[in-house]
Amino acid sequence: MQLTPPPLPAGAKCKRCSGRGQMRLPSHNTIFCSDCFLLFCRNAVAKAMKKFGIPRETDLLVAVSGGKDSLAVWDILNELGYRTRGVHVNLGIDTFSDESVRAVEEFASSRNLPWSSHSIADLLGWTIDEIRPRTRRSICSICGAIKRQMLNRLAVDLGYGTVVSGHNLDDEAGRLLGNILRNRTQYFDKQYPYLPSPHPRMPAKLKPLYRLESHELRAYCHFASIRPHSASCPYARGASSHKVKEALNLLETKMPGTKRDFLFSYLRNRKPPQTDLSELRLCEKCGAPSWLPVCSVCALKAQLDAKRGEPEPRPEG
Ligand code: Q46
Ligand code: ZN
Repeated sequence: MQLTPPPLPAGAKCKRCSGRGQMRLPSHNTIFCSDCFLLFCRNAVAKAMKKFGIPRETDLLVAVSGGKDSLAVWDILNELGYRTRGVHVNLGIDTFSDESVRAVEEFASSRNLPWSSHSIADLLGWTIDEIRPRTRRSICSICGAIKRQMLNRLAVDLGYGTVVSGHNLDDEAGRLLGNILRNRTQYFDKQYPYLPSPHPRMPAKLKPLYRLESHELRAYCHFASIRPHSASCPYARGASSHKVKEALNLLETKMPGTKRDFLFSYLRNRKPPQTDLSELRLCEKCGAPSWLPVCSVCALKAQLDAKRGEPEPRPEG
């Protein structure tokens, strides 16, 4: 269930400038014109950056998928005067990956922003489409581990100490509820939207959109003339994280502000966790930080390489 704000009443005015109302925000009980709405979104990000103490001079590597959230965060940080560079991880998922690259390329050239695309096939020798039929593990957890490792490595290679992602309030509230439902207390610390670097080969992770809802970011892209890709990953269907978000959206329609209150009350009085993993060993094969002699991505690669040449398994069902 996607949240769509109720229609605007006829003649609605912006509560900030009294111009023509164009965007209703039930969780804030307010209405904005397009300019004041763009300002509202930029202020939400500026507030997050101030809270985490990220100065304007910080060089930021923005992980961009070409979806609405990553393009919006890149645009807002650029508007706020941060020096940014986009980095795209090409997962090799049929038309979804082609669409993603197209959207990143179009946005970056419209703002004249530097970026580069890096294929997981270059790192692993395999794409997500090729891995999926060859594993019994959840493809999303494999994909997540590969993306994390690739972004860590790109940040180190390109000389960036902070990686920004486009996770929004819905993502963070959904993740928190999912962890609470399964009593995964070991992940609670990682829930904070700013994680300082715990290891020289692991950059800080920053989620400046944690104050903005998914539907607000969709509207931001519309009013800022950003064209994100409209495709969704074919493997996203049925993921439990989506069901948890749907449940939260149902509550949000009955009680506007629920998601915000839930996440913010959890974060209140919390501080970024100070984790020191500098003693972690390095993977013997690729040099990535790892608890085991060979990291999980290199172990996966070895398993896949051992089966290279075998015919592709037939899809189940
Ligand atoms: S993890 Fe899973 Fe996403 Fe990777 S396989 Fe697609 S849905 S892209 S955020
Ligand atoms: Zn490795």
